[in-house]
Amino acid sequence: MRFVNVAVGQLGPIARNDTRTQAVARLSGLMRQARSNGCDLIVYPELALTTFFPRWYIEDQSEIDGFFEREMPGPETQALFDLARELGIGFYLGYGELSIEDGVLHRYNSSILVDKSGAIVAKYRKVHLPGHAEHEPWREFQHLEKRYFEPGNRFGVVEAFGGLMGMAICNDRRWSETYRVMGLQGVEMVLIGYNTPVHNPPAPEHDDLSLFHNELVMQAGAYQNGTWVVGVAKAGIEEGVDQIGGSCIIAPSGEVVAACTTKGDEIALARCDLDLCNSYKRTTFNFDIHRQPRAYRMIVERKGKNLMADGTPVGSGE
Ligand code: CDV
Repeated sequence: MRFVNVAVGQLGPIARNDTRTQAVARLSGLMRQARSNGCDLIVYPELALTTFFPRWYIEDQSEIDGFFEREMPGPETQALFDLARELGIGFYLGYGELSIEDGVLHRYNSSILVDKSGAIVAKYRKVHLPGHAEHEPWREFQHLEKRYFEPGNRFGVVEAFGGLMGMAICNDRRWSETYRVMGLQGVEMVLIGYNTPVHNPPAPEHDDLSLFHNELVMQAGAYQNGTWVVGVAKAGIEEGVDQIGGSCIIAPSGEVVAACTTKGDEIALARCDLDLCNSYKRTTFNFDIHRQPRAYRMIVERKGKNLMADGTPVGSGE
């Protein structure tokens, strides 16, 4: 048995004017609770240091950049790393990443995995950016992730906490490819932070199903890949927008083994045996024996029904 004691570190709303220092104080409070309950790892939501700013069309680039971190740890987040090292607990943290690569500025919706010594052991950049790139005033609120972020381009796994850990962010959890690419690398625990409004402006008929869909996709991802999945919300009414809670820990069987019950700052805990993945990975979902990649070529060749992966129309190259 290889146990990892995991805490969901769900947050309630963060207001637009709240400071990083206020957010870090809340995250630290949850971290202390998690450690005093014997946890090795606490998982925080997507964009856990600020309000979910893509809900606004903002023209002033310096205001937008105010929601991003230029360094990690930075002056306000160092305290969280120091506390993790002092307590001996790791964490997953979602944040807006502003980085300069080869002299070019990039903005990503990112997460990091930090070990018990306070060292960053992995970084992930959100691949599936939902929403839209232009201002759409008809919406009750905006979802401008396609405007403010560039997409990441890989799902990796890393050896940490005695197992193989992977990361994803919010909308990624709805895509089977997310889990499968990590499943093919033997992932044993997938950590996912999210901000999910109850109301989906382009499809209000889905609103009543938003919590159901949250569990559906994470339970399927866990079972079909024989992995633990930890999903963590920033929940509650944030700047007038109601966001789902539903933070939970899912076993490789697909069963929910721990869950939050509020939409505020709350921890939920589970003692996760990574060896519970084995029977799924060795039998029903033994990929090396049972997968048929030749039948799946379209998965990487096509973007959808009409477009090839490179964006040209299906059939145009024949
Ligand atoms: N932050 C997100 O990625 N939210 C999306 C909403 C827009 C549907 C989600 O998949 O939950």
